[in-house]
Amino acid sequence: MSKIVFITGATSGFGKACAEKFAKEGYNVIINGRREDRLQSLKTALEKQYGVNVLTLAFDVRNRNDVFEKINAIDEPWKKINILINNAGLALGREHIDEGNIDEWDTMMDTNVKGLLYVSKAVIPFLIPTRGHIINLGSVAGKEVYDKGNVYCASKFAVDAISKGMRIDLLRHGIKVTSINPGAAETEFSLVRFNGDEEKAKSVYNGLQPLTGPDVADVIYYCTTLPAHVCINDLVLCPTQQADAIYFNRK
Ligand code: NDP
Ligand code: 8X3
Repeated sequence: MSKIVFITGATSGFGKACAEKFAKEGYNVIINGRREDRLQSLKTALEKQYGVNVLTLAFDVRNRNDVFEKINAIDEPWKKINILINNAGLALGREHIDEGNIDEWDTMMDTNVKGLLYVSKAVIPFLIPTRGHIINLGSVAGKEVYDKGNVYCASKFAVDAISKGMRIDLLRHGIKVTSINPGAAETEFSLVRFNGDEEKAKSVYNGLQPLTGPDVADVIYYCTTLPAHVCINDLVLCPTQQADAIYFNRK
């Protein structure tokens, strides 16, 4: 019986790369995101290429009722979840805090913090019998605050605290909790952050060889391959040209 991984935010970037990596390794995959067309084409591609089963679960992680209804309605065989990858998330804007947009703050906190909590609360009951593994996507932005990062950084500091809390509280169930904290990675992240402005998005990676989705997915997959008694609790991965959230060596 193949193992099952549940990935939020699988329509792009790290989530999509994780779906591809885990499917390639023989996992059956539950993929979530809001863009149903992308979920459907990813399902078709993965099933055809790797011969695994893929379940699409379109919902907005901010919608508390939808999260619980959709997850609880999954067919029983799909509930034997081994790994949850809490990846859905975003940054919006980059302004001084006194000039920030409150709607954008709400969206970041609702998605990155509350959405992650809703999905975790709904999925943890299925991870208890499998002694499963939770992977939370934090960020270097959750380790240091950078200028004009304010609320996005706060949301990722919250993810860091939630990962620590989960690790303590889920000890009694033998559930592993791994916090993955990437630095600059070129996905759709900056396009979303800068509201589709391609020039601004590109400039984030000026003079850098950034991480890619597959770089991050390979590291996540590695964390899930360790023996049952070994857990990577907290992992920071950056481009070699990036020391932390602030210092870069751009060429
Ligand atoms: P992308 O923008 O490429 O992908 C984000 C994914 O999140 C999409 O699949 C999107 O799907 C999904 N998503 C966003 N909002 C929601 C929502 N409300 N409900 C369900 N799904 C949602 O970005 P990345 O792959 O780069 O980012 C993935 C995670 O990694 C995020 O948590 C981000 O904060 C974090 N991160 C990113 C870094 C980077 O430099 N790229 C570095 C460190 C961390 P859809 O729009 O279809 O709903
Ligand atoms: C994404 C990385 O440095 O752009 O979390 O905030 S950063």
